[in-house]
Amino acid sequence: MTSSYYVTTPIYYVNGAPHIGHAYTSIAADVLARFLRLDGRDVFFLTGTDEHGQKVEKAAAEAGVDPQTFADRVSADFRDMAARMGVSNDDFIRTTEQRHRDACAAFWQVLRDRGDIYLGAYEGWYAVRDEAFYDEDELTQRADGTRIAPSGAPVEWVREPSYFFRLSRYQDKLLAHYAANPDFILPAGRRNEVVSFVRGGLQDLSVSRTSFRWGIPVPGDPAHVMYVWLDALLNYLTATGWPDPAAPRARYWPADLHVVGKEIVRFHAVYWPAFLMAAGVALPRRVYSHGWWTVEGEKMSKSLGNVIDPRELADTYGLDALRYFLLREVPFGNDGDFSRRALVTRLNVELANDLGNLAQRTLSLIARNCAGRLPARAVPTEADATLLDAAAALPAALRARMERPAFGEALEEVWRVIRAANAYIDHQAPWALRRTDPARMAAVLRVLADVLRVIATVLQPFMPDSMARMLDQLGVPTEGAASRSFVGLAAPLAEGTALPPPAGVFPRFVEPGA
Ligand code: ME8
Repeated sequence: MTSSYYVTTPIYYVNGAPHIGHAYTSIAADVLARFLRLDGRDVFFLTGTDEHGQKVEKAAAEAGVDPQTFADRVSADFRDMAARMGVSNDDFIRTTEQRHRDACAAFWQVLRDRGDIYLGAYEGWYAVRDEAFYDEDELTQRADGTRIAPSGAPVEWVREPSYFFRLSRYQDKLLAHYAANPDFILPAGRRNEVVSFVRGGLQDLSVSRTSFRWGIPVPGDPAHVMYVWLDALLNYLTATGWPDPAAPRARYWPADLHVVGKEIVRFHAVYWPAFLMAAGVALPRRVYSHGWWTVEGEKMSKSLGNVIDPRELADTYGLDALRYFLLREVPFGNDGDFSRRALVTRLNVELANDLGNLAQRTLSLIARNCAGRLPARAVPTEADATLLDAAAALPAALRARMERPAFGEALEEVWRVIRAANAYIDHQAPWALRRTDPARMAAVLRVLADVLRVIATVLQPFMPDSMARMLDQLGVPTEGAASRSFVGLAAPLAEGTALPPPAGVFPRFVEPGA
């Protein structure tokens, strides 16, 4: 296993404002990036914006501004969204940047030189909303005769000169790659869909357009702009400094994981590996396709007016509660429904009650009965050892879950220990031991403090701010020997460490006016 790890989000179209779906993908990738850093890996985490193509050109025209001005504005909004979601990306790429134009031109040249690009004419269906070409047999016809893509996007008939990529050459190679790398596309259900799509036969792909201007010009033939998906996918290479093998980030290629929504799997798991094979560039190790969120039972859409700005949710419920909810509510890969009520329930039950109260009870007993100083470790009883062992097993258990990644399962592992710790505190009743056996009370509180330290440490990637506060209250130093990372857990905290006064980390959410 390499120590470096490269994870990406899709680059988002700048045709409209960021919403909860974009936040979801970015938060998921962020949790993984933070987890791996905590585990000592050298992580490169990339996000950014996809700024060319007809769809953006159209949105800019509707807004009455030129595409670059429009892209600048919306891209800045996506950058702001990422920052407000606590997304710890190492770079933010924009496809209108010069570094990207250069990489695209270089890549095109390689495909040309290798004989995988030829000039022809495209005639067929195109959906601007998806920026995708569709075969006749993929479409459904409405009563009024208009045709609709499987995504629900309207299609239009396009007829124009076009360069083609010899995708048809790669059918067998792709199938061989999927077979040899069963985890290349996850989850498995999505892999099966891709495999049957590719088995169904691949036609050469139109990779340039001439009917509009907002794109990267084709080298040597500026009447054409590159197909926006070729341009967009290449962002993942651009950010590593490709084609310069001496670029500081060249070591990160191939990417370890592309996190994408299920609607763009075909681009990432068919076109993208075929382009890379054609160029003789190593393939990414995995494409993980997550499901789609609806909002309060409905598909998000501008016309329904139910598009949620994740920043508003973070302001209302707290960023960490939002991050936790999104990764806890549905298994990664499944569709889910976002509802405020479900979020509040998880916040109040799982965060405020299960975890917050456990910490609050432990820390206030230490504050009151141990003069606010961390008690010494004692020889563990069987009950102590069982709980301590369960906590100690968490880093490895999470590592196994995050490898896919399975965020919900990782959280369930942690909650198993939280529930065990709550059962332990109820059973041991340290508040009663205060009079009968103060030494045992101190030992029990120390076990709980140690268990809470592990819990807060492994939960940092999910809830960075609140877990930092919890670690502060537990007296875990911020400096020295990566004390808040997994390796830091090997060094016990010194007995007698003075703890700051306890303060609740997850206040219960009470509906305004309730
Ligand atoms: O497709 N539920 O950009 P995009 C969950 N530019 N995730 C959602 C979602 C929802 N309802 N809506 C959006 C593009 N997403 C291209 C990508 S990559 C080289 C180019 C998330 O702005 C999900 O990750 O339409 C989805 O794949 C992405 O946003 C699409 O963003």
